[in-house]
Amino acid sequence: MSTNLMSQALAVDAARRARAKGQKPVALWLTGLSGAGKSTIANALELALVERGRHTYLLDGDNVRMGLCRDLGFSDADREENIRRVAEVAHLFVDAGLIVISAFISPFRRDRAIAREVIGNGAFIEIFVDTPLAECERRDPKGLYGKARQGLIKNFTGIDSAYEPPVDPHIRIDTLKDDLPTAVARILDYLDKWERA
Ligand code: PPS
Repeated sequence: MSTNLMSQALAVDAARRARAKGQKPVALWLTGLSGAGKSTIANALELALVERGRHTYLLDGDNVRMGLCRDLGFSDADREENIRRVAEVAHLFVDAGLIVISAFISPFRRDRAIAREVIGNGAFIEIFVDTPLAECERRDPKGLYGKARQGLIKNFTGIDSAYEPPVDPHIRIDTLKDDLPTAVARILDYLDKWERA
């Protein structure tokens, strides 16, 4: 960080923005292997929230990597920087009063813990999209596991790059048991209770 910077006091704070929006801002942080179903769940969840009149924003791995993070690859250091930037953006959107849904592999516990700190512990809900590697590989919706197994993609999560599952996520979605409507309903249910708490 540069020196000679001074945090500026703002006339409207986060609480006032949230009141103006009439909702409790939060980051719903989806983590899981490639092909686990993060984007599918995130999209259906955002649709359900928008239908309830909520102001949302969805940050999705592939999309963010085509813009804000286009300079980053898949080394451990680049994934760390990817998640750091996403956490900062999610923090800004939460500060703006939005319900943010993020769908990133975010494979490392330390980076997810940093994201929680940046966003604020009280506004961070970790959702583990728990699909076993064998099932992700069987689905292989983008053909990436096939390429990784052939050695055409290096540092592929679950193959030659680590995924550290959350130890104590707020919500765990077992996609072998929970279908899409059930997964969305479980998250909405959790959110309802969280909003009332
Ligand atoms: S990370 O680990 O959180 O920084 O990754 P993320 O930003 O979520 O990007 C994951 C998507 O990038 C594609 N892709 C790869 N994933 C994992 N490992 C490697 N090496 C890789 N190369 C490309 C892939 O489409 C991921 O999308 P999802 O939706 O997770 O399948």
